[in-house]
Amino acid sequence: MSGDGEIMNTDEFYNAVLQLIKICGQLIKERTSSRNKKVETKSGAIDFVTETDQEVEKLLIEGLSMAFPDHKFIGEESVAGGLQCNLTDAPTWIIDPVDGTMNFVHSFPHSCISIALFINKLPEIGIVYNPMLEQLFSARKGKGAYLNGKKINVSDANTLADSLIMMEFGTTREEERRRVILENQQKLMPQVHGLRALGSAALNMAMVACGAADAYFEFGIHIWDIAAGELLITEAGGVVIDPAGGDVDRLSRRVLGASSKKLADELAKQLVQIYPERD
Ligand code: LIP
Repeated sequence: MSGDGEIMNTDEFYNAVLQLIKICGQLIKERTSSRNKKVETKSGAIDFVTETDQEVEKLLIEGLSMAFPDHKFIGEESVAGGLQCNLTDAPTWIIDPVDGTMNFVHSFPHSCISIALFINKLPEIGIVYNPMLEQLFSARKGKGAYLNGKKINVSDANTLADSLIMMEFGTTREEERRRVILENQQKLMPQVHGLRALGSAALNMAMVACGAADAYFEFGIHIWDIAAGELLITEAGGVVIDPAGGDVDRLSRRVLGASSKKLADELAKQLVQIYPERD
């Protein structure tokens, strides 16, 4: 429903973005093995952006704004270029053009396009596409979550002791951030089946949505990293909360997704928290 109460048919939005994602995915796939990618740094020495990140975001924004002129955009590279990260009730596409840029730079095949459509500040469409592995994760509000057209569900893991947990080391060398990450890793290791990091928040969340992992948490991500993954998890039967418990705050740069509320709450109780500056 739009801000003025009009019921919006999101079918055309979904079909349009799927076409664009396939074109952009092909471009990423063709370039992933290149050894001469143009790489620049953003917030620090290991926070990379490539010309492919910038080109894919431009293609998505141009294509969607041509089709839907009143739609708004929050893109990782547009914000890095100085635009405001401003989420309103208007239909807003939230885009990470290459999530897992470090992986893309190293030709490590775990990068994806992550794009979500929010209306009235709530997710309507979420798509995470890894073109290297031809994995298209998609979800629409109230219609379930899918991997390559096959319905997916979260696992039935309910306790840390039975769980595989996704966590990240991030793209920062800040001493305090790394200390807390290692402290959480040390605390969790003896209690869980295992810890994993794909290097992409969106793909980590997709793993929880399809039941390949049981929970994921991270401090320091941005709304574009998690906007699509949140809908994948909730439409697959899972939960997405703040890592200290309570409702997720999409601009807080903190997230915890899990197969069940019980597991999410047990994990949240264990975590040493980090409170990054908000987006
Ligand atoms: C990445 C996130 C990942 C995080 C990295 C980086 P990017 O996004 O998906 O979870 O650990 O630091 O922020 O920068 O590849 O789009």
